[in-house]
Amino acid sequence: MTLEAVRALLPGARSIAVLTGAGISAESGVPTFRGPGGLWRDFRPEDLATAEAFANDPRLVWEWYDWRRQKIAAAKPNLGHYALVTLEKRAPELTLITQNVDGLHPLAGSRNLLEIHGNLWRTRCLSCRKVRDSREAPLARIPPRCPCEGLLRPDVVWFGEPLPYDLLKRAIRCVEACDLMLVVGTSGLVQPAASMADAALDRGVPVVEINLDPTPLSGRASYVLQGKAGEILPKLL
Ligand code: BJW
Ligand code: ZN
Repeated sequence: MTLEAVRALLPGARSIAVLTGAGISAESGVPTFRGPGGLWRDFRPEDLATAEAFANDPRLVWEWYDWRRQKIAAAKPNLGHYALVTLEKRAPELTLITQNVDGLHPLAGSRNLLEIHGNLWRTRCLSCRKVRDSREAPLARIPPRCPCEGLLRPDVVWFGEPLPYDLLKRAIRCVEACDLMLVVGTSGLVQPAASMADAALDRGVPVVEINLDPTPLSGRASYVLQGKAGEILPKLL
């Protein structure tokens, strides 16, 4: 059985890279981007998660973030998030690369974590560039403003924007050095995260995909565990 085969890989792994996407937070009640329930007021993420959309209508984009921040504020990490914390404690080395901006991995207790798309609990001022923690949900004022009166944006990475250089470099270094990779709950449609598994596969390193549905990675992955991350990840431990 595939689950047994994957379970047998874990004790021998020295360096594990884990890439997560929105699917790992779905069981916490956080909507994914694509698929059922993934749309907000009929907008696609590609129409809202851009600097252009924000420049055109900061209020609309902030209303989307305010809605998501309220949902996430009420959400708790699930068994999938906690299984990755346990795995990090057991493995000699584990790096968790997440595309998620919801902050549920750090809340669960993951330590060696790279939030490559940012975090929606931080804001960044378009005028003075200051980055601040911001837990207010719902926001009293949309769009929110900096004390300097500059417009604030969520401190996340939108389409067409580069990922934080240092985080991306560390993520690539980690997938180039790992001897086991898990890819959990991501549709694998957004670059550069979508190509990260190839850096491991090209070296002959086993890549395990855990997802409810098939993705473009499924045909290339060494093992595919189809189902909910919150059910499968705890079974691996
Ligand atoms: C479950 C489950 C359960 C459900 N259990 N599973 C090369 C080729 C083509 C295009 C590009 C390219 N390189 C770059 C691009 C452009 C673009 C891109 O990739 N576009 C594609 C759409 C084609 N990429 C970029 O623009 C990136 N920037 C970049 O490359 O910069 C280069 C540059 C260099 C120098 C100067 C300038 C530029 C940036 C991408 C940023 C993505 N941002 C977002 C928003 C972040 C902020 C926010 O959250 O608001 O990130 S978009 C959105 O998609 C978000 C996510 O992190 C990301 C990925 O989504 P994810 O996590 O995969 O979610 P879903 O919903 O798609 O999938 C959920 C999955 O879970 C599904 O598979 C379900 O089956 C599964 N699931 N329940 C397990 N219980
Ligand atoms: Zn400012």
